[in-house]
Amino acid sequence: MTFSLAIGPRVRKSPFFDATVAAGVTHFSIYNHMYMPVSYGDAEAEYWRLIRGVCLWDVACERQVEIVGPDAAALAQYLSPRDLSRCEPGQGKYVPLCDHTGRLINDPILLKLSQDRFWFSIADSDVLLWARAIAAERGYDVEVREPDASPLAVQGPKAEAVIRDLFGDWPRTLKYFWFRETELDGIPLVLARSGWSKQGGFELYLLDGTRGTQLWNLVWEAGRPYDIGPGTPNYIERVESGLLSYGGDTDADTNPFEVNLGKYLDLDIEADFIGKAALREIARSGPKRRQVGLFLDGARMAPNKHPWEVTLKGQSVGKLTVVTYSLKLERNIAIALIESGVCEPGHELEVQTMDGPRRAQVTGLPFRCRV
Ligand code: THG
Repeated sequence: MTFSLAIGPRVRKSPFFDATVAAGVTHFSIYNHMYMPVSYGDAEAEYWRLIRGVCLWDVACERQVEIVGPDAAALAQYLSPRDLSRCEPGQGKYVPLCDHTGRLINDPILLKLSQDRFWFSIADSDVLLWARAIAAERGYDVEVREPDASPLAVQGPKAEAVIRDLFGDWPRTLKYFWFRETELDGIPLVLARSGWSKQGGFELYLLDGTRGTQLWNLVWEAGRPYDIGPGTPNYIERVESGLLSYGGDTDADTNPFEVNLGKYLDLDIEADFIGKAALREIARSGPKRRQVGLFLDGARMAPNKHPWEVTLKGQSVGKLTVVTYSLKLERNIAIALIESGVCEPGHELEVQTMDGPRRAQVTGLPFRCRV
């Protein structure tokens, strides 16, 4: 296979695009109509830098959908099956978004900037269109728009030291997903404790898209003593940690209970929200499929390019969505969406890989990988 993606104006560039090219990015994906760096060419080095050091990720493609105006809180709640009534300004929350049938349509982090201004920091689907249409149809007095806000993630156990050297001691007191508006050398930012890894870290939301290279370089210089390097949302670590990839681990019919997000729903609140009746019904009857971990026997496996069928005695029972060789567990691990009847740990299944069938055992998520 020899092809490459064309770079053109229809797909948008991140404010950090030039900096990532200078840092040696080798592969992009497309995410929220933007180029998203996914590799600098050495997956193992990038993994260990995340586990043991600190790395810098261009995640500007996690776009913000801003809701502002007198009805902003009401609309944010109507869009969210999670209780927002006690959410404070400066607080973030992980909020699965569902449609009226309970299907998962995104899994953003909600940031409450003030009583009448919210950001949904979204995964890869068009929440702007959804939120704008709901607002108009229901007559909410709000504006829904995409602000000039582009996250740059600093991830890994040494991220805290880099952020301390740049901002002082206060970021250390931020609780998970909480944030504060600040600046760095006059560059306006939101600084949050967050990021799509379980290795700890922060995200700097750049609020002036003309200053991406300047911000990247400032963090890079501060990170030098800690051997900072470039990275991307990490394929291996996220499978080990069981972090959901919306669109990667989900299909058009996935509901939040199937992918272990039920704990983020508050179905008994008084406020109405989209999908309330459908989600209550799924909660009552139980999801038909479950997301689980799998251990796969045999030689080290390369990442899959498409979902693979999971079978039991020749019958399909679901699909494997992502597989990787775990550098901590030193065996092949995968995430799969399978029928609830075979989801208990210990079940023996088969996976139909590109190179033929492999034996697999069901296990829980996240994988246990302390080192
Ligand atoms: N950064 C920003 N926005 C984003 C993402 C990001 N929006 C979309 C996508 N990524 C959101 N996905 C997740 C999923 C899980 C977590 C973070 C982003 C996460 N979960 C913790 C866990 O599972 O342990 C804690 C969740 C909790 O209990 O509240 O961190 O990367 N800006």
